[in-house]
Amino acid sequence: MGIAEDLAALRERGLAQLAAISEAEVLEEWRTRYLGRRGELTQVLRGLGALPPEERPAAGAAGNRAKEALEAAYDDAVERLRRAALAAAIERERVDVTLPGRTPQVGQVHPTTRILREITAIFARMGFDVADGPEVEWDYYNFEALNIPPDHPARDMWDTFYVDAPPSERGAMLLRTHTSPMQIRVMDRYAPPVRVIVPGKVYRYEAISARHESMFYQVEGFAVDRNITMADLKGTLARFARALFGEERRVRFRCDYFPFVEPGAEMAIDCHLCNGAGCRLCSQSGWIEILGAGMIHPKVLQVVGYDPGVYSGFAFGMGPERIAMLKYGIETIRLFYANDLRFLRQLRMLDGAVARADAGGR
Ligand code: 2NL
Repeated sequence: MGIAEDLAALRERGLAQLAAISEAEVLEEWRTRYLGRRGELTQVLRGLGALPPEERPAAGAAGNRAKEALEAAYDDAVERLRRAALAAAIERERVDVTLPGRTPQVGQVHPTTRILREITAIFARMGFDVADGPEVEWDYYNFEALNIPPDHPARDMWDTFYVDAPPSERGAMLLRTHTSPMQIRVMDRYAPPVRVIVPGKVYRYEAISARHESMFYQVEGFAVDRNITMADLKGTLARFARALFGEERRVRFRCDYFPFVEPGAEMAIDCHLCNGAGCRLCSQSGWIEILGAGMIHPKVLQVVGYDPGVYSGFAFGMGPERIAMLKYGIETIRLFYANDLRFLRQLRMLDGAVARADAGGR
């Protein structure tokens, strides 16, 4: 067979194979096989030297045409594969921009955190500092220094978790039942005047019910200076109640007993739901008790080295969950620490909608 026929056959076979190629690796194999330095075309053209001189120009020209045809077809195939790859990628990565977006889950500030922030902000505006301290305490700070000696009947007011640890010279180790021990620590450390609030966790050895948890929060506060009177107590706490529950609130103080104050009082606000007319929230009474307070007992001042003849102070304590329940319309304290996301996700409750135990309200 002559070179011309070889070239024609090679060209035809090459083009036919090329047309069937759809993968880049196969295309590269094809290129090596037909156009490579040791490819089939080179092989055929080598035979040119063996031709009689007069046949060489025509055969050479035919060789060039075959080479050009194969190269052009190769370039076309490269382009064809490139387009196919692009089209496949576009199809693969197709995005329906009309689909609704996936809403990211946004966390909610826990109602306890939220009310603690509100409460501390109000007292901060009135010049109170914020302190926190240990939840595991000594009997001395939790009871003794607060005028509650070991056999005092008022100890029954706080059912206490005792820690199984050796007692120190400050008595038994326990979980604080209120945040007052931190106030003792503050007074131990700083001379008057002092104005401090202490928000924090406290523990009570109690059966858990709709109204009771064994861990909850307390916010206590106190102010000590010369000439602090019951009027300062009433003014400060009325200001607080109105900042939190509305400037139109009325406040009511009645006698109450706490061993660490004398006199002791409880403060109520007129019901912010019915404006005092009587409703389910205020048990038809028109009033809602929101905190306990009093003038710090002289014995407590003495214990921390403050001269009760020179200094006086008021103190108060409240349960922030109870405040949050009243303000946000939450019906049971159980919801606070059950970690039920349906409850925690309810933003509406912060506007006073009622969050029920089954967290069914949407
Ligand atoms: C309540 C009542 C109260 C205090 C807390 C206090 C602290 C010191 C000295 C004197 Cl260091 N008093 N705290 C006083 C009266 C009432 O809390 O019902 N809490 C939820």
